[in-house]
Amino acid sequence: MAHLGNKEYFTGIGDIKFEGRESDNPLAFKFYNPDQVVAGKTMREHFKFAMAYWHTLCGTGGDPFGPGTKNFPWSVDKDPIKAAKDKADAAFEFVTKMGFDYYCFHDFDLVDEADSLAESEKRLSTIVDYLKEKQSASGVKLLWGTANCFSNPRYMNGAASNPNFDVLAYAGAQVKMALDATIALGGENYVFWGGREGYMSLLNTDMKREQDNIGRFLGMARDYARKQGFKGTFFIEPKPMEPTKHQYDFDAATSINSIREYGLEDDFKLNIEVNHATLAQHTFQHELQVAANAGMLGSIDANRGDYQNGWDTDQFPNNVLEVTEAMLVFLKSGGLQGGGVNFDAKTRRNSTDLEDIFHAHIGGADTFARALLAANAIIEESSYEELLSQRYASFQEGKGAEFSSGKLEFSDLFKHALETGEPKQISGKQELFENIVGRFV
Ligand code: XLS
Ligand code: NI
Ligand code: NI
Repeated sequence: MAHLGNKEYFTGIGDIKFEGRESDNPLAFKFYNPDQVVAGKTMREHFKFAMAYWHTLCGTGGDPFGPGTKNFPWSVDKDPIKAAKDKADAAFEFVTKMGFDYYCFHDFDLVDEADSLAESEKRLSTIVDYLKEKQSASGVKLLWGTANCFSNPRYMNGAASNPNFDVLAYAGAQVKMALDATIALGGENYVFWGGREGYMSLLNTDMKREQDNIGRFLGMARDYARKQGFKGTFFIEPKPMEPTKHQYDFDAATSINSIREYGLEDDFKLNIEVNHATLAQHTFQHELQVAANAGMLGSIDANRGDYQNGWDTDQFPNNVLEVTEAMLVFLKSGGLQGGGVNFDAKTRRNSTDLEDIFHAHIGGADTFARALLAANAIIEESSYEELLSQRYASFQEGKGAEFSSGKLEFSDLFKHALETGEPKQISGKQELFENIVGRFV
């Protein structure tokens, strides 16, 4: 495939192809076969894999104990516009070589923020024009855009939750520009991750006012975007903490409650991130199921945490068992509503070769593909579904069915219990369920 841009950044690496599990070519997919049909859709359609601009092109590996370690050849030019274009060239070369169809960004991943709002807007619109050309030349699309309202020191006390209205308004200006950019690029969705929307101490916090302000802010942003013709879905991305001690969009259940409380349920769904689920003491599959139950399973940020130290390490997914359980929820709930699978993950600080970025994404895509195949086989070839429905068989007939359809009064439960006496003990069969999954992983 022809690669756009003047310079090739990932030299020596060609298009990544599916070669099957017998291949020992490290730069090939072993399980992700984009055109393979599983449960009525191709893998490409199921996943809509996306590259995250921030980790892949901006994150050089700095941590609290030391600076970045990665020298990205697209981040050398002193002129911010030239540097942004180089970065865009590298982004599109990477996505195209991976054979992915999507990317995601924060506003100031695309180009460095300027000293004034007006100048930042100018920079953004210049780079958006450039990205438009790159999109139409390559066919790569924007899965979602978002605004970074958490890095700049002005947001140290929050953005839409800030106690100072001037900061809230500045965040509004930034979100407006990010929405404009997303719409101009035909973005399919728009994400709100409330990085600093929470508190460090409840002592100096009026929680009710902060949450009401966020609710109003989100409704205003939605109304603005709709007026500009945006047809996509808005996603809230839950996370319990980090950087704040407590983030308001703690987990899926909490976020769904806010969405409903502030009347946003017709336009908002959830973007579930693996590592955020585990930080909230949930499993990934739990968060997907909670979202699906509410009809709000919109999108996925794929990564994994460190299960020993609990940090939000944003590693690439490689836990096939975990993702298989997630893919069971995914397939049974009909997939993602509007979104896709964005690799919100970064290579380790000491993975300093450009090639490592390919290994990381190949491994992530293969993990999801393998898990999808396993989950589909569990559903289609095993007794799993039957065992599960048997557990609830008592609601299919007799009094149980009457209860389910709302035909019983509370006193009928008393009558039923008197007649049937002590219920018989029925095993939950957890180990059998686990073994069925194990057979296909
Ligand atoms: C941080 C979040 C962030 C969002 C986008 O933990 O995952 O990267 O996905 O702002
Ligand atoms: Ni995250
Ligand atoms: Ni994320």
